[in-house]
Amino acid sequence: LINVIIDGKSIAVPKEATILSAAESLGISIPTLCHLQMGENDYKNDCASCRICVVEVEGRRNLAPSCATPVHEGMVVKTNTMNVMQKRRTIMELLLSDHPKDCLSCSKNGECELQDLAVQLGVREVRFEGEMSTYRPDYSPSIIRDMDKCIMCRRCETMCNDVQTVGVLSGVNRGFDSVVATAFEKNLEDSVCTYCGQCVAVCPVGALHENDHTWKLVKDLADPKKKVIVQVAPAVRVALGEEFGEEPGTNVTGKMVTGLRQLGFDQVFDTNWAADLTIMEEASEFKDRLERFLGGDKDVKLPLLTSCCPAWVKFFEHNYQDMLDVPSSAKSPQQMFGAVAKGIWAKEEGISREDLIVVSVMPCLAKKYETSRDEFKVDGNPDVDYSISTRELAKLLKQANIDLTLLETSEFDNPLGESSGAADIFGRTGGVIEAAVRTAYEWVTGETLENLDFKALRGFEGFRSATVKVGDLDLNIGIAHGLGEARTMLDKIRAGEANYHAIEIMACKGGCVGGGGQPYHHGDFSVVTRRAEGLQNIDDNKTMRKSHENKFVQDLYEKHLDKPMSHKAHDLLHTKYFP
Ligand code: HC1
Ligand code: SF4
Repeated sequence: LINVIIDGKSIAVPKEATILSAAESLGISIPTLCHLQMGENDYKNDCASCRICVVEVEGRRNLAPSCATPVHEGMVVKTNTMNVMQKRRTIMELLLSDHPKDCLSCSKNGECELQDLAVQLGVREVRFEGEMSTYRPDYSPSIIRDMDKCIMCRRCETMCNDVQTVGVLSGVNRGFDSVVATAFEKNLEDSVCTYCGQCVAVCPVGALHENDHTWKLVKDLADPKKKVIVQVAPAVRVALGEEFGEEPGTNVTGKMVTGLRQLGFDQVFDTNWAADLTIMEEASEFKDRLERFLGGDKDVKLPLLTSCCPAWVKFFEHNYQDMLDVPSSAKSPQQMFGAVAKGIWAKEEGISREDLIVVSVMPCLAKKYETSRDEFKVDGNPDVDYSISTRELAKLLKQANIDLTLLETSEFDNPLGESSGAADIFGRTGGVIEAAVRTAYEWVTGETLENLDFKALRGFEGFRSATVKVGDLDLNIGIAHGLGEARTMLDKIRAGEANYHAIEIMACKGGCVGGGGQPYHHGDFSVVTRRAEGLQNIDDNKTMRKSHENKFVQDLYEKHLDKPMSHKAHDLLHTKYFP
């Protein structure tokens, strides 16, 4: 251990510690901007580019950036002298001198770390005037890049390269011209970006933000000719409350349903209903592949890979074009919902496809892109018209003067609103495969599953595996979350080194609860794990916990689709992947 003194307090810290981490151990908070760390090894941005965290070190002429300066024996540090505070303010002024001042209309207004820090440092004027960086804004279906606002903290670059291993964003040029860019300054839409939105989740300013559809939604809700219905993803209900002061993981389902009705939606439905439907298709596809495999069919593709995460789908379409027949062909719950709502429900209700607007509320930004894919359209009309994020819904409720916490609870509409606990856990890592196993178990063995809690499949390790006994079979199940972990797994499958029957992959750490459209967690991953626990509580407290017991899903097969994997089900509920 190394002994240091910070602001007159002594502490012994490990030799790898920095001044910043040593100060944190003492409860001394040094302001930072570029620095961000999640978990021990999950994510660490330590490029020390912003210099806001400078401190005085005895015996050293210049101030030291505390995030990048290792401690040494006997070090004496001062974090709050007049000199330090003045220098931090000057650094902030320099940052602001090349930053647009349109805070009032910025997407990050009120949630911007630069804004908060300017307040904290007491900046009242910017003494330096000069040239400003100007870049062409880049609009994609999910994400907008507004690089005039980039402060070169490089958090997005670290996320995209080190965690997601997608490698779309990278710092280019030097000095005043330096910026985070795509290769050859291409638009995101022309790159291999997966729209996972994790770069947005860590951007401290408004340089990266979602393609916001709230105003489009307000217009549709106000149009008397349009019937507007909504579906809400599992992970939204345990995170939306955070925007209204609730703890992460608080289940606000009933209040959210009331809030959506007050906003003017004609029907409030649940993506969870479609998650149960997804399990019907995915579990049958799995059973089918497994039986063929056990029967000696050498061509059958195993492991089956889950396919409900659109960022993951885009990732394998770009990077694993030789393996496009491995993932399940089942559409995601969002898209199954849209296909059933427009293809079956609207007809029964006598609503024309053109007059029906299907909106989704998702924890994810890639879901926006998913709605725009051509294969999810009929004659150019999309099955899901557009998707808004959890953050966008919170903004809309606030704009409409609706305080979520004060609302009474109410229930989803039926028939597309009922769901099992298996559907709730879709929103956390490991949940989709656990839901599938609950159903596959009963279908393969013909027995009732008594203990539904496959605890071996739970947890937060980036890649984990477990063997699950299904009758006489030992099923090897893998779970990966985060695209870097997915890449490692896929490389093993490609090399024939992985012996799995099924694998769940989600692009974001923690699964959808950690999606790029959720309330900002500011690097605190416990926010994500608490949301996951919230979903588990919902599942634990439901009486119906298996997807195939959902009566409204059973009705759909009886009246319209015959059985899972039938021709009709295939036409409506399955998709193809494209290189
Ligand atoms: Fe998800 Fe899914 S779980 S992908 O994470 O399969 O976004 O919550 O809606 O479609 O159900 C997201 C969440 C979500 C789909 C479902
Ligand atoms: Fe990279 Fe994901 Fe951001 Fe695209 S959305 S640039 S893949 S981190």
